[in-house]
Amino acid sequence: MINRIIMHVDLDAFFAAVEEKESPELKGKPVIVGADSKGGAGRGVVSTANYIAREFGVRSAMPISKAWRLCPEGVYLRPNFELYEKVSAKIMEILRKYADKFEQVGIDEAFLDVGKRVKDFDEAAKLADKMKKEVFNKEKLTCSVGVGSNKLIAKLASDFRKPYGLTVVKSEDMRNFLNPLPVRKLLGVGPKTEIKLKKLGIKTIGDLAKFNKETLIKMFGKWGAEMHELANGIDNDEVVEEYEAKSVGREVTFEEDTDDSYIILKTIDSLVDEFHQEILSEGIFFKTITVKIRYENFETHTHSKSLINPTNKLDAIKKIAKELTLPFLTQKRKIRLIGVRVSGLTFSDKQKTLKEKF
Ligand code: TTP
Ligand code: MG
Repeated sequence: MINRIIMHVDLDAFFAAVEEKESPELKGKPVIVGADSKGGAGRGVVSTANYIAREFGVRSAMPISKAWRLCPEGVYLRPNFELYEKVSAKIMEILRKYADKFEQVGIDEAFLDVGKRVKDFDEAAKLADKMKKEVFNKEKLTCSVGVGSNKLIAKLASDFRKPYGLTVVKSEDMRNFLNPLPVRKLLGVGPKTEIKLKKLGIKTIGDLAKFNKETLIKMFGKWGAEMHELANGIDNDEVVEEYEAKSVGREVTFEEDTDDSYIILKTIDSLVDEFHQEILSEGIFFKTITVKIRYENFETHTHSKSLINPTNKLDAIKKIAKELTLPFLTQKRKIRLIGVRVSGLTFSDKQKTLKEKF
C-alpha cells in the first residue's frame, strides 16, 4: 500500500446547483432544496442549500421551518431526484475517464485511483484541474477535488476548500493538514463520540492522533483503535470499482422509499430470480456477490462477499445477498434503491469449448 495517489471529487451544492443550471433566473438568489416549506410551517428538512443561502446559516438536514426563519427571501424548491440522477450519471461518465480505478460513493461524489497515470502529486494536481474544467465546460457545474495518498486524506481535502476548490495534500504535508481539523471531520465521529472525546480534552484530529491508543480502546473498543489510526492518516481502504466490468445483476429503485425488511428481502429474491436465468443460459459461474444499498439521502453503500469456489446456485446468491443486506436493515433508515450483482465470473467447460471454436 505504498505511493498511492487518490482523488476525491464532490460536486458543490449539488441539488441546488442543478436547479440553478436549469433555471437561470435563480442566479444570485438563495436557493434551498428540500421538504415543502409551506410558508414557514412546513415539516421535514433541507436537502441542500446553495452557497448564498448558506451565508444565512441554512444547512443540509436542518428543519425547513428553521431555514425559513433564517432566510425567508430564499427560493424554496422540492427535489427532483430523477433529474439529479441523470446529471450525476453524466458527470460520473466524465470523471471515470480520469481514473485507473473509479468508485462512485454517492450521488455527487467519487474516488479515483490515478496512481498509474501520474508520477507525482504535481502531475495529479494538473490532472485534477483539467478534470474540474471538463466537468464545468460540459455540464456547467462546479466540483471540488481533493488529492492525497489515501481515501481518508482525499476526502478531507475535497471538503477543505469549496466551492470549485482543489486541495492537494502531499504525503509530507499530511500531518500539518490533519492536525488542526476538528475530530468531527473523521468519518464515524458523530455528535456522541465528539462529546466523549471532548471530555478527554480531544478537540482536533491532532489531539486524537497523539492521545494514548490503549485508553481509546478501553473506552471505545475496536472503534477506538480505528479512530486513532484515522487520526494518524492511516487508511488502507482501496478504490474499488463498484461492480467489476464482467458482472451480471439487477437493481431497482423503490416507488416509495422503504425500511420494511419484508419488502426489501422479497425484492432481493425477485431481483435474483430475474438475472439467474441469464447466469444459467450463459453457463456463468461466479465468486463474488455484491449488494448495493442507497438510502433516501442518496448515501450509497456496497457490501461484497467472495466464495472460495465459483458457483451458479440460485439459493447461494439469495442467502448471501440477504446476509449482506441485514446490517443495513437494523438501522431503520429508509432505503431508496437496492441492487444485487455477481462478479468474478468464469464460464462452464461447455462455454469455453464454444469460445475456442469460434
Ligand atoms: P453533499 O455533497 O453533502 O452536499 P452538497 O453537494 O449539496 O454541498 P457541498 O458543496 O457541501 O458538497 O450532498 C450531495 C447532495 O445530497 C446534496 O446536494 C443533497 C443531498 N443531501 C441530502 O439530501 N441530505 C443531506 O443531509 C445531505 C448532506 C445531502
Ligand atoms: Mg457535494
